[in-house]
Amino acid sequence: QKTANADPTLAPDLLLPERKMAWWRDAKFGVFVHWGLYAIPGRGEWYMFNEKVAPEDYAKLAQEFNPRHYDPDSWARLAKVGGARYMVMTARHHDGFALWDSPASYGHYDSMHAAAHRDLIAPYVKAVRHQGLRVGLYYSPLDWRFPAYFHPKEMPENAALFKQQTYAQVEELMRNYGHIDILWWDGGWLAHTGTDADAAWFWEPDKLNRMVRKYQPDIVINPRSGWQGDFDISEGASPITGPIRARPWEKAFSINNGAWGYTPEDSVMTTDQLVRLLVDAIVRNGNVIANLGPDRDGLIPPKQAETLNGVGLWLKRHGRAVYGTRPGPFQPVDGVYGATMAGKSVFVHIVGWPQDELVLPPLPSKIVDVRNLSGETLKWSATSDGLALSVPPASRGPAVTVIELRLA
Ligand code: FUL
Repeated sequence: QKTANADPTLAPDLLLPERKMAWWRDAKFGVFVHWGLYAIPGRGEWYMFNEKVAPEDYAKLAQEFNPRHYDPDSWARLAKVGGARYMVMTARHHDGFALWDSPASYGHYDSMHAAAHRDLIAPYVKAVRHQGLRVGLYYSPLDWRFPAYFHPKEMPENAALFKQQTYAQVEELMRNYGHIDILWWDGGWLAHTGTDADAAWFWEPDKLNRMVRKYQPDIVINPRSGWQGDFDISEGASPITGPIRARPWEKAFSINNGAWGYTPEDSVMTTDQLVRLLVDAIVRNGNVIANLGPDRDGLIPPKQAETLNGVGLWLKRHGRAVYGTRPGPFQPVDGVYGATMAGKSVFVHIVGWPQDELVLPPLPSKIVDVRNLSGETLKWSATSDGLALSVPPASRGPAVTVIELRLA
């Protein structure tokens, strides 16, 4: 059902200036949370759509949705220990169920009118802030209860209602929860009907994002409303290749290989796999957002937590080569290495060893010192091609080996 994205609208005046994007580019790593009614059946967040569950049947899940162990403080602590600098939580996914007190919700379809009887977004925002992390909200204007999403022109009344709900709900989220750092739209790729007459996505992304900026002038916005957004997204855990990308971008994937929403896990990404994606992203000007899918009670499956904890341990030792860096000074070589820089240091992230000796391109200034991040000095020599480096196997890391080159 997912069709290709139509060209997003461009509205350069909506873009955040570079200095306001700096924190996001420095942060590198975020944790996503997909959580909602779909955690109850545990067959992923597309359950309603994929299994053709009628809206009125799906809605019955709300009366079962009473997450006894919902503790966003523990989620935020886990994200912090895992080395994340921001968190994004699904305030409302494509099923249309709102996890906050949303008077604008069509049919009182929110957590206040579910067995939970409370607003679940307010304590999340507070908890994430309390850990010193940046706060993000995910909102999908797609609502499977509204058939007009697929055929807006044929169902103008339904489309109007649906659009009105989008504006009013986004306004609630942007107005009532204090400062929000990231707005992660979704669902924009399905809304375009493809004809000239519908050139604007039917919730008018520019106008919608202008309203967002009115309440949250500094919020970092992703591209999935149909407006190009402040950064690009690349979805899924496939390998990252190619040169440094010009625009900031984010690799978004789930630690649970099966879905974004909860499933009883059988296959979870390992720490090494996640670290590898993180490194391959940052050397190409990207961030990573890795997703957790808590269960119906609000508990994060232990294997997902374990993977994230491992990333945190890795970042404790390698954070200097990650946070606050920028990609370069040379282009990555797929499957071999890439680099980041900060101050007088260049960090070479080596992901593969085609030969025992690695030859790196020439650097902009003289090298004074070469060592790995545990402080061990390494042998190197300047050749006519650049810098030749040999790292004995015992000094290599399991997923990635990071070498620091100190420049004069
Ligand atoms: C996708 C959605 O359809 C998935 O359910 C998930 O939310 C992911 C982040 O974006 O396109």
